[in-house]
Amino acid sequence: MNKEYLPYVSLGYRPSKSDLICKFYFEPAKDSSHTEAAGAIAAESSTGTWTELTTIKRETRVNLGAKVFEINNNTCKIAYPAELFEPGNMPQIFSSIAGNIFGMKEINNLRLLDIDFPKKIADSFKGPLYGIQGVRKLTGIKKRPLVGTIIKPKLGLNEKQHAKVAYEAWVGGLDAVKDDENLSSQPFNNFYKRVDETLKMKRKAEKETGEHKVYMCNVTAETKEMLKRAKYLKDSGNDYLMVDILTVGWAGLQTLRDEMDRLKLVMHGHRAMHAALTRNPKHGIAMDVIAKASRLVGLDQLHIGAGIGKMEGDVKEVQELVHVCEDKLYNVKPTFAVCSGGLYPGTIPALVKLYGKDIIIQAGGGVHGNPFGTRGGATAMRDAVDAAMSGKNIYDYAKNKKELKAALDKWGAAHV
Ligand code: RUB
Ligand code: CA
Repeated sequence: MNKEYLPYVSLGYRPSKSDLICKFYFEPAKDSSHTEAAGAIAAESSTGTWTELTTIKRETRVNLGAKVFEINNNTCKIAYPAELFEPGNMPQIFSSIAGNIFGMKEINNLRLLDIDFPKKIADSFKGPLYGIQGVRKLTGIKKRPLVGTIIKPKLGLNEKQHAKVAYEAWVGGLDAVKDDENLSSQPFNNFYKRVDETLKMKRKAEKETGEHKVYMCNVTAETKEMLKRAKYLKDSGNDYLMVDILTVGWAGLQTLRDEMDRLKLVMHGHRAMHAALTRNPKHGIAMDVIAKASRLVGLDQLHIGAGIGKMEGDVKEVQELVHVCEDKLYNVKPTFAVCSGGLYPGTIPALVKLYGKDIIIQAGGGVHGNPFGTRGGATAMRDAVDAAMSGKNIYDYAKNKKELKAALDKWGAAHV
């Protein structure tokens, strides 16, 4: 028993409005009690360490120390005085409340389930520049979900081939085309050439369809290069970027968001690597936490999974994530939730039923795997959105629509 941790447990404490509150799932190690383990989390994530210090005053611990104020079986809630955190510094917040504590010997498993940010800390971040309403205004798509594709194969197409596939997707009826998470600038596909070629095709598709088309171009790279790429997109006339939020890290994401005050691009966030943190239900960081922090930093659009596709994660979790993206959070605009991963036209009515119309639906294989090719695959997706919005049965709706019918014949429809 390490008694150094016990002063960090104050079960009678009533959190103040300015506290930041974290909810954890935790499993004490064999020779630790729940109280000691929860105290260890609060100590290490605030002012404490494993032994008594000659350098800390009692009032420092009392005023700045985190306080475990609730222990309920294997969950606990900890209140952190706001002074522990540097405003506008998301890396520092995660270094505190999601840092060393994951490796402590007193704890076998630890999962950060949720963070309640006090207003002062929330206000120190920029939040989305556009959010759902801003994206709808920009694209002119008022009521239905936005629908798009990820260019596939994810790697291997050259710049011109990439642009051609994008063109087919746009003229086929899709709103958006997105680079895949690991396409940046490779020998076979240079970022700058890809932007030139793809935007040429975007303009052509816009002229031919009369619709606003979106190119979510992946700028993921080292920070300085990432900013250069974002600027190139702006200078080339694009209005969107895409970024892998976790591999660039919170600092990279904040830097990019700051730059958007000038460049004014919509920021689409891919969450590649999230499952390393989120997948184990007993350990790591819940996707809700990543989503909330990304929204505060200022992502306009964020992947939240689909619950019914190829990726792990059930419907309930995804529904909860829609709330994290959309529910009132001080004055922070809502982030557009993106459903993706193993989707195809027959899943669209189910997605709308489960998550509402304020979602972005994306399919890679479910577009480029359509027997009619990318263009037909795009048409099938868009028709499926229209079917979902009409409320008609998708099989009835597909009767005179050969591309949608082919998609339903190949992959079927999801029922929920
Ligand atoms: C989808 C795809 C995305 C995943 C990531 O391709 O490549 O990267 O959506 O998952 P396909 P998530 O449509 O061919 O499956 O969106 O859950 O983060
Ligand atoms: Ca992908």
